[in-house]
Amino acid sequence: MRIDVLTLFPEVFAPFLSTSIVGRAVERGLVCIRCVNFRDFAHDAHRSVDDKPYGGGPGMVLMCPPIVEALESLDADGGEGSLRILLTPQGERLSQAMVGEFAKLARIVLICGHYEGFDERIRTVTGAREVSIGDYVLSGGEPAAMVLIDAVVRLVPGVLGDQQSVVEESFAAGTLEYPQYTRPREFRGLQVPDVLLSGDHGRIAAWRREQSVDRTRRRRPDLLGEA
Ligand code: 4GM
Repeated sequence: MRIDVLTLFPEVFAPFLSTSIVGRAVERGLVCIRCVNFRDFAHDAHRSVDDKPYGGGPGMVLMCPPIVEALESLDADGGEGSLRILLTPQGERLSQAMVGEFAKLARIVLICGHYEGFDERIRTVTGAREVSIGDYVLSGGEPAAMVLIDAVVRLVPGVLGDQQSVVEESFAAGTLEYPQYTRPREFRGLQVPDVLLSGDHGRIAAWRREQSVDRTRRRRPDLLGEA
């Protein structure tokens, strides 16, 4: 899978792209992630990417030409037909189901906005799908792009081992993960539940299912409603 990221701050992606699961996926060639600084597509000597809003008002607005021309340069580089995703608080809320759809695609482009917003014509011209990671405002789309990349990359075939995919299925099935324990058996007076030490795989599976459903009912009843 190939992911291109349009951003004014490519340097903030560097440690993220070389660490942990995403870093290993990149290293193993399972995903190729490139950052494009759309300031490189600015037209003036100051390399401007934003300007004052027509009609007045506070702040600056990202202008069309740098972002649109950066996208066109990707098209020319074999990216034609890529799904374009604009990270914005006005977008459709990112879900595990959506992440699963994105992970099936050969190539996606993520567009990170900044400042007070962007010229409305960027929406029209790019045809981008607008996605939000939640109901809060960030100073830039970069953290949202990293959230999306992380969630997508772990679903790319070969990135995770078998045991991790169980966690995925659990959420996709509409329930939260059951409680887990590891050594030591007792920690500050707190014991590991006996059933997990019983060696009875049937009872353990039943206990986990029950914990999973219980926990979902208490914390996220909305998920059970959907399932
Ligand atoms: C306005 C337009 C995404 C602001 C485009 C981006 C929150 C989210 C920005 C933009 C963002 C979110 C930058 N804030 N909730 N700020 O996913 O990219």
